[in-house]
Amino acid sequence: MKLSVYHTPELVPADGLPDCAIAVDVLRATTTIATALSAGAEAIQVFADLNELWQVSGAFPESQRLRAGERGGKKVEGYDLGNSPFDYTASVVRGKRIFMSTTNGTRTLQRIRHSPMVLTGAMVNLGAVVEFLTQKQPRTVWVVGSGWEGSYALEDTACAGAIAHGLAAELGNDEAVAALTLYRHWCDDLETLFHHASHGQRLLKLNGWDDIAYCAQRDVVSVVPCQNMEGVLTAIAG
Ligand code: 3SL
Repeated sequence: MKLSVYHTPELVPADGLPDCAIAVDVLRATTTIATALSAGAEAIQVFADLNELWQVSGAFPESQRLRAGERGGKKVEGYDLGNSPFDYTASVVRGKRIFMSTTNGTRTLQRIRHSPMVLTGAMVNLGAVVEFLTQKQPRTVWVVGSGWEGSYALEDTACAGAIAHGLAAELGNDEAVAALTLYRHWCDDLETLFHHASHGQRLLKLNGWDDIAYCAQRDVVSVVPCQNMEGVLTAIAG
């Protein structure tokens, strides 16, 4: 297995696809996606564009859907849910399809959607993702961080490094070496690392202390979100 890391969706090579592409947006989209599926959501359908989300979800039965919209860290007005993992409890999401658009994470998923296998990864489901890859043994894996509007995000690189740390994989680019080194340096205090990160700072200003603490935990969720049709993620139980 050869694992390469890309810090943002914009840095993903224009040609060629890996056997498996993993979207990472630790703060907070991919943490929330894993949490929602673990809480019993039927599926998460992702959109880069809010208008498209509204249109497509409008054709879905109202009693079976929730609309989740986040921009700039805040819930979009008129939507049922924002992007805090604490919003996605079993009593709210069980059996529901969640139509989701976030600032960066859902854009990453859109960028990698044509890969034959598309997963999402976060710290909360790290062990499940590593176990899944160990079983499936894709020859090439891209871990794609979401960053923030095209720029680098520390927490996504740390998660990419955590995935590399758990696998006996060849490192495919310098970014993968850097990610592994970052994770190994901070693995005992991820929450502090996330507080240093620029998006961590942004969330702290929005009172996101508890969200960051949750997102910094490893292995509290055992599902692997996996794309089963374009843009639609369902849970593979770990
Ligand atoms: O950028 C994203 O996709 C979000 O995860 C950002 S936030 O954590 O909801 O602010």
